[in-house]
Amino acid sequence: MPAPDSEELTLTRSRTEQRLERPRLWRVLLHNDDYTPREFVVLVLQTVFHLGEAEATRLMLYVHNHGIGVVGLYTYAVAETKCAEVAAAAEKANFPLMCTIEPDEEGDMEGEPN
Ligand code: TYC
Repeated sequence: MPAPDSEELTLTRSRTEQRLERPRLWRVLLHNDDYTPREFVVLVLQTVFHLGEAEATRLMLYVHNHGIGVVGLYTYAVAETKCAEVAAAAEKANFPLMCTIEPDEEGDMEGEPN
């Protein structure tokens, strides 16, 4: 078999690097509002994000007091799905509870293990 030329080597290396890169993570953000009952928010955090009751209550109160809070970091597809689940539960119960996602930019500093 002939030796691979330099272009082939470059392609092979960059593919390997891509394969070894960690997937970019997305933050799921929960937003406060004046109408969604606290117990409903806690229940959603427990069922959609699998938080224990104490952690779900702590996070609900954080969002209630600060306006917004990070529920967790996930790959894009998982973050999107969790937000859709929150939206579906809120819509079904007729509450304006809102959840959004944003890239976790600080989380992928070059050379930093995370
Ligand atoms: N502010 C709401 C209330 O007082 C509770 C609440 C907390 C709503 C967190 C949304 O993401 C939220 N009933």
